[in-house]
Amino acid sequence: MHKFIKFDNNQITKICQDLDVNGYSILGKIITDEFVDFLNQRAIDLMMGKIKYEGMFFKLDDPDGDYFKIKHEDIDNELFQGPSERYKKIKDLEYDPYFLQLAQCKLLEDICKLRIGVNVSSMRSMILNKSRFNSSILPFHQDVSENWAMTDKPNFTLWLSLNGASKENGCLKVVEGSHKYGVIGDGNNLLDDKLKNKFFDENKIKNLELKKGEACIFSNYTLHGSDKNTTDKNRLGFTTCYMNAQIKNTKTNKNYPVIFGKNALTQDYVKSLKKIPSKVYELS
Ligand SMILES: O=C(O)CCC(=O)C(=O)O
Repeated sequence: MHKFIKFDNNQITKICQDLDVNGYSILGKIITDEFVDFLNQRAIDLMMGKIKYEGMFFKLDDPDGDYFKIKHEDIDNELFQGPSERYKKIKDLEYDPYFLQLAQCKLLEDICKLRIGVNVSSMRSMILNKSRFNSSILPFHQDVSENWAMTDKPNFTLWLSLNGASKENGCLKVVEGSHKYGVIGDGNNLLDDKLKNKFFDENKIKNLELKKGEACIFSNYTLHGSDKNTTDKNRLGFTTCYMNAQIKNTKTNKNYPVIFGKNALTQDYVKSLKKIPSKVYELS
């Protein structure tokens, strides 16, 4: 199967320039229709329990579609709970050989080399579903926080649409230029009115509408979020958050799954695993 679209050095340089200037960059189509359809089906099969990995992280959306009722650190309820289209997040995709192949594609390796270096890990790699059944919003936030138990901050995130992302189904929204503010408050949320008044500019919101197989990258300092899905089709995205492989979790002293460089995961290795390895934040 032909899987990846080729990018030349000029395109890669432009992508990185846009990311620096605007806090996000539109990559366009990065994988073939055949491969994206395959991955989209795989995401559905994971939600429906047709493909199973022991220990994989699953998180259901709130039954009432209320983001503020979702418990965020709820380790006991972060496993598969039976087939459902209402899973909001499925993590640990570094350990699926096909999603790993996407996270490790040449284009992302080249972007990582320019922004991070050769040794790169993933803070998280996941499917983000906006269910057609009463999905919640995702308020504007940054993907950096002074409260996270990490030795340093992640760098940027790839967001790839598996089946089309539009304003109607809750595509990713970013606040252009907001990456330049550094960590806002303690990061990772923008619920404080004073901070909102200072840093949030409604006129700078960009809806990143993407066709299936198209992707964008955004700085982890960029304010981003998404609205409810108002259509009758789930909105499925795949993301990987890239960072320097030296970064450790400070509670466990563990490193994160390596995507590029020394000790990088391989498809053969992940295929040989009997279950998802213990999480970086879990004391084993
Ligand atoms: O997919 C979404 O709705 C939001 C994405 C997001 O917050 C992320 O990728 O960090």
